[in-house]
Order: sequence, then structure tokens, then C-alpha cells
Amino acid sequence: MKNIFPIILLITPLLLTNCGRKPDAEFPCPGKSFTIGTHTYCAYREDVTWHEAKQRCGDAGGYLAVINSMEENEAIWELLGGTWEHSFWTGLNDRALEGSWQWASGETARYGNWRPGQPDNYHSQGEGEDCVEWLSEDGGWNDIICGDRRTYLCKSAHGRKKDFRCTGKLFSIGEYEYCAYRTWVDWQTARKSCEVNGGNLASIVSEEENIALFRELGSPWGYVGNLWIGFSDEAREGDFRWINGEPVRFGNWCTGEPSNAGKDGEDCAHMFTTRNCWNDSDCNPKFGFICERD
Ligand SMILES: [Ca+2]
Ligand SMILES: [Ca+2]
Ligand SMILES: [Ca+2]
Ligand SMILES: [Ca+2]
Repeated sequence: MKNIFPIILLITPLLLTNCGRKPDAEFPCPGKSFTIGTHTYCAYREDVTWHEAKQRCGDAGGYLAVINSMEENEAIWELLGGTWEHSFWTGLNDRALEGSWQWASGETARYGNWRPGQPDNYHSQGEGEDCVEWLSEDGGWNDIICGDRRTYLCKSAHGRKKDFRCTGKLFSIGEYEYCAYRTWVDWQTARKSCEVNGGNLASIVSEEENIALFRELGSPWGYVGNLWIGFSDEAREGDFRWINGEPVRFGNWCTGEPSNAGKDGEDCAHMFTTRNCWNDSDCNPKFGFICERD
């Protein structure tokens, strides 16, 4: 199991979306409620142990907070940083296996914003530290003993409005949902098809996601061909962007790609199912495609 690497804390102003949306009736919040993207959050001011926090989030119809990206961590910091209690519980823990960080929901951690020197599993009584607090001073994370008492942050996907319809191969990786199609269409048609079904052409933003996707869609699926993904440089040559707005932090181009070959160039990316890398193609050929839930 891999450990997650410490990432230097970098606070930048961030535009919050849907911030003023009304709290979800299915996810009542007696504390401080807010939404980021498609998720609703509730910060509780009571101090409880990690296990109590996990239980209470579940009882409230959510789960102990999962923080999957720097953007999400910063958005939470914009709302709770400095002003909140000293710190709150997140769902991150290494209770099952020392040094192997998982969210309480069972997902493997793909992002971490550890404070310098953390996680250190250090406790003066020698019992180790297996649960993670989020510090309002700087949004950094620290492992502490699970029996300590902290306020807590619950999260729920109830704020999600759109259904995600799938007539292809439906699967999920962590909390992300995908639908892969063997129907052959050009890139624009694939994009529209994903949109009308409550998603977007998939973005692949980390090595873990790339590996997990290839594991799902490589040879075991039985589809031998190309799959469109939501990566394009149509807007500006050479500047490939994810069409759902995710930042570009990861790439998996095949050797010699992107090549922008041919008279008209190549502006749309696809993955291969026979080898784990991507190519830029002109946008007109008909391939299968992968949608990802918004
Ligand atoms: Ca530990
Ligand atoms: Ca620690
Ligand atoms: Ca191009
Ligand atoms: Ca190419």
C-alpha cells in the first residue's frame, strides 16, 4: 500500500461555487453548513472521539469528511480556516494498517495536506496515532490518537442535483463514478452524450485514477479500441485542458505524443485499452468513450 506524500501547504484565493445554496433537507445541519461543488458539508462544534464522529456523520445521513484535492482543502479553509475551533476530525485514518491511509468510507487516500513532519504516529504513551485532524490555523493535517476529542466535519453527496444515467459499463473508483461506452462516436458526440446523461467526458487527474481506470477498461473488459477522454487543446494549440475544469496535474501521453500530426492537427485525447497511455487524435474518428459523473 502506498503512503500519501506530504504536500506543502499553499493557500490561494479560490472561487467557491454554489456557496449560497440552501442546505439539503435530507442532510440537516445543526452546525455550520456549506456546499462545495456537488457536496454538502456540516461542521459540528461538539468535541467527540473519532469513532463517535464517524457514527454521528453516518446517523446524519453523511460520512466523516473526505478531502480529495488541494482545491477542496482550500475551499474548506476559506470557510473554516482561522475562525473555526482549533481543529476537526476528518475521516482519514490508518487504523487497519500502520502507514496505509484510508478514508473512513474505505477509499484509499489520493491526496494529503500533511503538516511538516506529519504523519509521525507519535504519542508519548507509545500507542501510535491513527486518526487525522484538520487544523484551522493553516488547513494542514496531523495524525493524533483516535480517542482524543475534536469537533468534526461531515460530508454528503445529497446536494448533487443531476442523475447519472448509464447504459454502458458503470463502475466507481473511490467516490467517483464512471460509465464507459463501446459505442463508436466522434469526440463532440461523446462529449454531448456524457453531458445529457449527467456527466462529462472523464478527466484523469492522478496516477492512481489512471491505473484504476486502466484496470477496469483494459483487456478484462473485452473492448479493444480507443476511448475518448475529456482532454482537449481545441481552445489553444498545445495547451491541453480537462473540459470539466479540473487542473492539469497529471499526464500519461504515449511516447512521441501529443504530436498534433496531420494537416489539421490533433486536438482531442483518447486512451488506448491495449496499452496504458494516451494519444492526441483529430476529433472526428469514431471511438468508444468514458463519462464521469459531475
Ligand atoms: Ca498511525
Ligand atoms: Ca502526529
Ligand atoms: Ca493539438
Ligand atoms: Ca497524436
